Amino acid sequence: HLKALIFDVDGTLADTERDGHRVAFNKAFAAAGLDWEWDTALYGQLLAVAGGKERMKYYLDRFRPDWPRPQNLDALIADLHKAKTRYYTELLAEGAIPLRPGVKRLLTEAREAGLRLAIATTTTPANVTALLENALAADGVSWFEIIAAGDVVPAKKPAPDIYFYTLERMRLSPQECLAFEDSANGIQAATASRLATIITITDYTKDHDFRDAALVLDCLGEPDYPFQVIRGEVGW
Ligand code: XBP
Ligand code: MG
Repeated sequence: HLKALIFDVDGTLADTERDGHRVAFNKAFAAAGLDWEWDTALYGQLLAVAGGKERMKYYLDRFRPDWPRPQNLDALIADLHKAKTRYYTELLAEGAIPLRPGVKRLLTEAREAGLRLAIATTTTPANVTALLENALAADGVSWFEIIAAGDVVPAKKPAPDIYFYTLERMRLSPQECLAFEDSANGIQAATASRLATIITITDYTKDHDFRDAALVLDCLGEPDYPFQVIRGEVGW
């Protein structure tokens, strides 16, 4: 019996990565006087690692082995990440990123049907608030019973920890919930916590392995903008 829907944020509620997070990272790098610049193709590779701080470390390890590390690399990364969060939330406040098709409709219908709503994401809590308030509704945060985000669990997706945390807080079993994700890291996290998952692909994730998904769609669709089924059957 379905009682709750649990949503990923980046890529799922909104297409935030290329024109949001990536741009904010680059602004933070430039403001710090660093010669780091992430173009859209490189960013696609960097998305292999979830979490902004983790992603910057991965970039250095993988693409900048010769870049001279400062004594306290973790402090630099933390400062850059704070600046990046500021730039990102500013972009959202300008209305730079809308919700994906069908997201607001589904959330509205789910609330009307009495389903409980939650968020399980790797991104920073301030980013979720900024997206919900600017792209969903002024009171968008209150639509969700739980917003599980960022460093609340140490192991980020593809680890299932953020989903375990959410289920525990809601006192629900995975069989009572449905997850919405857009990426390989996301479906691995959801599947490892035994959640059935609906995938809506993005340009960055369309070639990921979604064999564990209950359903793969191009988007959630609107009455005048129908979704396409990529794999599975609606009504599974
Ligand atoms: C989202 C992410 C996040 C954002 C950056 O993954 O990977 O890292 O790109 O967010 P998912 P922060 O959609 O699987 O949750 O910089 O705030 O970490
Ligand atoms: Mg995602």
